[in-house]
Amino acid sequence: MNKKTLLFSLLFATIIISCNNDEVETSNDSDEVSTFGIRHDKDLSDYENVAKSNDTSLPNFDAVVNFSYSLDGSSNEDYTASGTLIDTEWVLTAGHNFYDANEQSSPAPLEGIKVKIGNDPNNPDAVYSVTEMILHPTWLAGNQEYSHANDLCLIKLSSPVQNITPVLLFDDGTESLESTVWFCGFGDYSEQAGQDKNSDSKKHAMSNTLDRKVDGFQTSLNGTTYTGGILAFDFDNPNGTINSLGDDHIGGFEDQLGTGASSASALDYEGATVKGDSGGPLFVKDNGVWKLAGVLAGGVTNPIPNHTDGDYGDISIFIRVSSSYDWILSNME
Ligand SMILES: [Ca+2]
Ligand SMILES: [Ca+2]
Ligand SMILES: [Ca+2]
Repeated sequence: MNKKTLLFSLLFATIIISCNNDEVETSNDSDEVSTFGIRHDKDLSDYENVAKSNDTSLPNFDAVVNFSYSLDGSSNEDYTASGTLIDTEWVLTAGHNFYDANEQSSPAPLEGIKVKIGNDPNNPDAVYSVTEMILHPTWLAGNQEYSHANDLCLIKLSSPVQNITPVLLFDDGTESLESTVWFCGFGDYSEQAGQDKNSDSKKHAMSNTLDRKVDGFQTSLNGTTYTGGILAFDFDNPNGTINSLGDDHIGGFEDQLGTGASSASALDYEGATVKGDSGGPLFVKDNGVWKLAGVLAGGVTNPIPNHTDGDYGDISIFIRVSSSYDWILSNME
């Protein structure tokens, strides 16, 4: 109902951004330009268009689903999160979407969770309810730190999803550092200029360069030891002056990501991850085939000095699918 207003706002925002660019170039101060989640010289609609492009050279973004849910079992849909169809009736997502042991005495009740298919959760192609939630056992037991690399959750749908091909899982440890990767999710941009505050954000896809892969994080429960891993990338600014995984500043948890290089180049669709993207997929190419290699868990705190969340310098942390492949497969029955 607000389409005309929204379109006008987007055009208006474009004009403002263009003006900023001019100012930046003349003042030679472009590393001071701030943004939220996406390149300041692009619109969110550019990233939404990639997600719905059906470009066969890109990952299958159709398999990325939206969670709209409550934490108390009500139908209020207070929260948004993301996940990926890895089977016609199973979605892989992050455990913290449904169970934060610091905030909840138990995981979110299934009756308050809706799974929405399509690019626009305000007008979904289909909506499914949930019949089963399998949290990683040590996450469920309350071992909820990044350093456990166990922030995973399997969700079973009320019936199989039709007409969408589930993604393949990256099942070995051969993810190529410095390769181009894609992220996709439903992160919340509704408070940004040009967006409708009363609508859920649409599916968007952003690319990046894989900067880190780490393995060997462990948790144990009842005599069973689980091994986890992490993948990570940073959000570079277009003129290459903010390279948070390639600089000397160590943000919170950054030391756990190991050492390595990081390109200072921002890709055309370079982006960060924001609230609501949690649980969404990191796609990495495996011998020419895009596979689900990571599940968004969160970010590094203070990746650069005086950082604002979502701005250039953000570092996104993903639970590594190949490290937890056995657990995922054995629970999806
Ligand atoms: Ca980057
Ligand atoms: Ca970088
Ligand atoms: Ca750094």
